[in-house]
Amino acid sequence: MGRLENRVAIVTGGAQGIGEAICRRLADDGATVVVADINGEGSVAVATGLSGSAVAFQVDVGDADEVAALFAMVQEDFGHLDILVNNAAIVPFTPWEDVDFEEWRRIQRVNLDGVFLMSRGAYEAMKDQGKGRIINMCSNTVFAGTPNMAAYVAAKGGVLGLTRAMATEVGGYGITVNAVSPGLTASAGVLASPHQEAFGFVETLQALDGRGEPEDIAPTVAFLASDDARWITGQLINVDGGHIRH
Ligand code: NAD
Ligand code: 4PL
Repeated sequence: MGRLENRVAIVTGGAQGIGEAICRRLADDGATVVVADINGEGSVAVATGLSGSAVAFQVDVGDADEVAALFAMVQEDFGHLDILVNNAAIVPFTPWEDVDFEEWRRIQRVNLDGVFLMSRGAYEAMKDQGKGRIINMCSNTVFAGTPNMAAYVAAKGGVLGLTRAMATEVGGYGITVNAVSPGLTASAGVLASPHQEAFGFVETLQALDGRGEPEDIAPTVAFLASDDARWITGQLINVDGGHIRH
């Protein structure tokens, strides 16, 4: 019997990278996983490969109507929602010089507005159950001020603030809201971007040797989703090989 048996979980950005590893880990722990991603084909591929029951749903988390359709499907097909993992994000590599208002809005729309829209929907689904888990993917860039990602770092700072504020307001419904902060991690997105050139430098800053993999992040998310984390809310956990000691 897995510790997440009979739980329904939505994982946004589940089609690849850290989100895919989270989907796999939650499914292995017994959860029914909704792989929600703007990449419809990738979501189907991940959902098909998961242990247990899983479904794919194509959604742009920055689009309020599409998000509403996702929660309508979950209510219709499963009747309840136990876990939301807000993992979807755009991971840009854009020097400050090139961050114009359009680029700024492109990132906020997905990385912060998307977390708001999904959390609003999850709250409505969870509030009458007396229990729920929301886990937000933050980033240790909020502590490092990592270059070439100003709009992203600002959005993740917003995610951290929302995590704390929302935890306060929904605790009375038995809903916990926590954040997980990876450091540089070898996801599909990072490996296909200039960020992959930073692994050597980031390793010199870590307490531990080596490179963070998506499978290093997923177990902390599964823990926060489990009953063992009942008494933890409004917190941020760094999972970054000791890069940031906060
Ligand atoms: P990735 O680029 O490999 O995957 C991101 C996924 O999100 C993709 O499947 C993509 O299709 C999906 N997505 C993008 N926009 C979307 C939208 N509008 N609606 C729905 N889905 C959308 O990214 P990753 O590296 O696995 O990152 C996952 C999470 O971890 C993100 O929140 C990221 O900020 C965070 N994070 C990553 C790192 C890292 O180094 N990889 C470090 C710290 C935090
Ligand atoms: C340390 O979240 O945390 C690069 C790219 N370097 O997305 C991140 C570090 C990246 C990070 C991140």
